[in-house]
Amino acid sequence: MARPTSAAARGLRVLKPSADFQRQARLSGLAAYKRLHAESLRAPDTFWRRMAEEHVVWRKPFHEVLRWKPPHAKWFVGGSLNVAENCLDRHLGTNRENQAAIIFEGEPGDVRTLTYRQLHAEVCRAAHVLENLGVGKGDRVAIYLPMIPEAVVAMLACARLGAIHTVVFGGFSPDSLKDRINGCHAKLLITADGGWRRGKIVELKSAADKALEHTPSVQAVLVVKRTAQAVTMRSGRDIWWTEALAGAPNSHRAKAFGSEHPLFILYTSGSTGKPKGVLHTSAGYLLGAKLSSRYVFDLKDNDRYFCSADIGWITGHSYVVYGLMSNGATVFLYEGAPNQPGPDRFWEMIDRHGLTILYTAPTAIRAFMRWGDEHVLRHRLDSLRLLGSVGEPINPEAWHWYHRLVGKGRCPIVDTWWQTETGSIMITPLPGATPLKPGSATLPFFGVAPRVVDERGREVGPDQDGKLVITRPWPSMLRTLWGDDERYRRTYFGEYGEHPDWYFTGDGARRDKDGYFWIIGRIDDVLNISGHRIGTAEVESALVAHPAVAEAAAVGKPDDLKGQSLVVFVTLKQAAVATDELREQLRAHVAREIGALARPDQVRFAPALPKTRSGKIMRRILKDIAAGKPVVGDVTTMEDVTVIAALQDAC
Ligand code: 7RM
Repeated sequence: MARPTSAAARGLRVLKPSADFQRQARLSGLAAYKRLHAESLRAPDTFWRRMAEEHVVWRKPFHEVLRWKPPHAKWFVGGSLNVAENCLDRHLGTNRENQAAIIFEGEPGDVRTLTYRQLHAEVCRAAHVLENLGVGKGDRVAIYLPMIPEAVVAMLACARLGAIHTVVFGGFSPDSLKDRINGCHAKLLITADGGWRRGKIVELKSAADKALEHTPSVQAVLVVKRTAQAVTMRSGRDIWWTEALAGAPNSHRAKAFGSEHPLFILYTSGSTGKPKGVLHTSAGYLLGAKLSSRYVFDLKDNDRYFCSADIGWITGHSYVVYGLMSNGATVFLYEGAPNQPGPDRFWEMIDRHGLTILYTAPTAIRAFMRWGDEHVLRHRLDSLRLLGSVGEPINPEAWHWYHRLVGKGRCPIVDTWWQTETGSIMITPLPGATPLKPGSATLPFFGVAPRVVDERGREVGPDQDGKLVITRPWPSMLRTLWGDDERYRRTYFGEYGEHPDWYFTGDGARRDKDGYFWIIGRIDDVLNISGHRIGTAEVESALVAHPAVAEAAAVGKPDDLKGQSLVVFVTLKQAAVATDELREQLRAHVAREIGALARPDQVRFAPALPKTRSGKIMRRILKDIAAGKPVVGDVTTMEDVTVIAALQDAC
């Protein structure tokens, strides 16, 4: 039986789109959404043909919409295009030409604007430089840069040449960089001397130099000067970006590439083993990113859009670069930390630049809550019209805070569910159309056919927990894992023998009576306590609803009696004090909110939780710690490895 949790109960308040928002929305009214979604599933060929013709600039038209030999899909067969041309050249000669493509602000406060014309010129110059270094179609290029305009330029220059980029987040260690370069045998590395983070320099070049001792495929290194401290330049290998670009022409004739030509590889951590190189290709990916950006963010010409995700994450690829720029949007790019120089940096920038859309992650929202309301309240935030969330289930507590404090009750929140593998947003509200339920990612995007099923693939009833699968291919789906098609098959299409065409997401979910999806989290994170299935997210959501708690992570510890016992790790708000009394209060609080079966066996106060670079809690590490085992497995994606020792000491 389904247990209606208090989190779900709190979420039952439905927020209809306001008349003001609806009046100006690209898609207003649930009926309009339902009509389009139904068509996209009833006649996918017609639907996708129309979308692809309308939204993609083709060099050569495609003759077949989809060729599907599970688990391999080919979209828009026979067509050719240039993805960079789709993001840049198409805007030249239109009134977008002199509109800002990028408004950049560095952490120290330096501001730089590039119009579409200027960005085009930079990308053309970079494309020439890459070509002169011998980079061409199908070659791999690693990009290891801070969040600066050159990161966008580098990606689009690769796309222009048909080279495959692999962006490695600037916070990764030399070892992680090395593994990713070697994973795809990159020929060129594009990096910088450093980047700014919390007032300090992140030494990218010296980290890269360490990695480069063990990367025989790399022939040349382009180095952007950002922080200007002394770095070692190895002659014959290292070249300053600015010097190289200075002599290059600012126009470039772009070649066309087939629809299925690889666009990028993005490494993402599996729960065990080495990171997976998710491969995305050109036309389908571009269409997915473009269409979803337009409808989910309700993009308009005068929007100034801010996505706080780093470019080294899929969100940066799809919703900073490809989706936004193919739409000709103005993107605000920020280099640094959200609390530098103070905890109100985002709010201050939103006011100063008149930003209209903010897309961020629940982990960031919970940090803002922890830092205190006063930092938000000091700013007007009246330019904002739409808010977005991605990366984790957003707990209703954080949802309401975001809605009230940041959105002033005026801005819809799009809670967008998707994955590195899906390439673009899959389950999401459309802000002028979808009534919102806090904590639910709501309904599927066009062409997306999700289902919640049990172990045997049978659809479960309303409000029942199950596994989330996608039962049809969609244009922006991953095509394989680089160099390991077998792992691709096994991981994503091997779950249900009878349905070799179902994509397995690895997430648990339930669907309510209105068809709304509630994502519970990774299936590996579901606990089984005395035979009761409890989602870690439910327990965590209950904990963070307590006034003393900033963040929480729940894990199971092997238990002879119960199967698993429940251990929770908790970080406290600044004003709260860790006492045994509070520990008891929290146990009672969870029992009250969810039920006695979810009363934590152990509450451990921690200075910080282990997270990935993109802010997701790494529960498998906490599982090892709870069980008193040494931490094993891949920690290369971890934000701060010193957290492990601190947790092992904490009690
Ligand atoms: C975009 C991104 C994917 C995993 C996914 C989920 C979780 C992401 C939401 C979410 C609940 C959301 N790519 N996830 N968005 N869970 N609600 N709106 O995050 O590859 O890094 O992660 O993230 O578990 O499977 S990702």
